[in-house]
Amino acid sequence: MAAAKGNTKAKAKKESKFSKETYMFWYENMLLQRRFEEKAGQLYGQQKIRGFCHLYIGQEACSSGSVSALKEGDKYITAYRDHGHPLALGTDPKAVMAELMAKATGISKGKGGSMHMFDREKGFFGGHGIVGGQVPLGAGIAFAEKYNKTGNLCMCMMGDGAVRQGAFHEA
Ligand SMILES: Cc1ncc(C[n+]2csc(CCOP(=O)(O)OP(=O)(O)O)c2C)c(N)n1
Repeated sequence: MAAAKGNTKAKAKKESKFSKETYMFWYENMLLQRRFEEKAGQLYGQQKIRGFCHLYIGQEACSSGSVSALKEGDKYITAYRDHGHPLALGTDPKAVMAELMAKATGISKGKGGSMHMFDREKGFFGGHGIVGGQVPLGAGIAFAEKYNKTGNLCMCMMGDGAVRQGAFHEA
């Protein structure tokens, strides 16, 4: 039994395509998003976060996995469920939380709130409240990269609801 168990472990280790550092990055990155969102949900319940609060709980693997496939200079855009993405890209969690609390120290100077996080330095272009609105914007950003021959791409995240939007099909 012990030998069989040992073999399975050895096999899994041999077949792993990713380094230990990558697994640790994913784990820490996902955990940060999960803990952040748990706190945001709590603060929303206490009415310390006003207006909207769209949590990303349960989808952390999508953002963590995606960002690890990006290279320097790549861009990123998403819909309104946008707290986890800047965290995954390395934005200071304090600036994201400050944004939720409508503070001037927020990543969008406290003027955007839950749905409108932006971090140009990290190549993060929002945070968009209109379902599917980020799709043509993402296509435009990607076109600019192509036009300027940068070799960079734009990763565009969306919910399945966005696929019913004309903007998606036109983009
Ligand atoms: C153009 C437009 N129509 C309707 C809404 C209202 N609305 C907000 S969230 C949502 C559902 C979107 O579902 P999906 O894109 O799958 O994202 P999820 O919330 O499931 O992550 C709708 C219809 C909106 N924000 N924009």
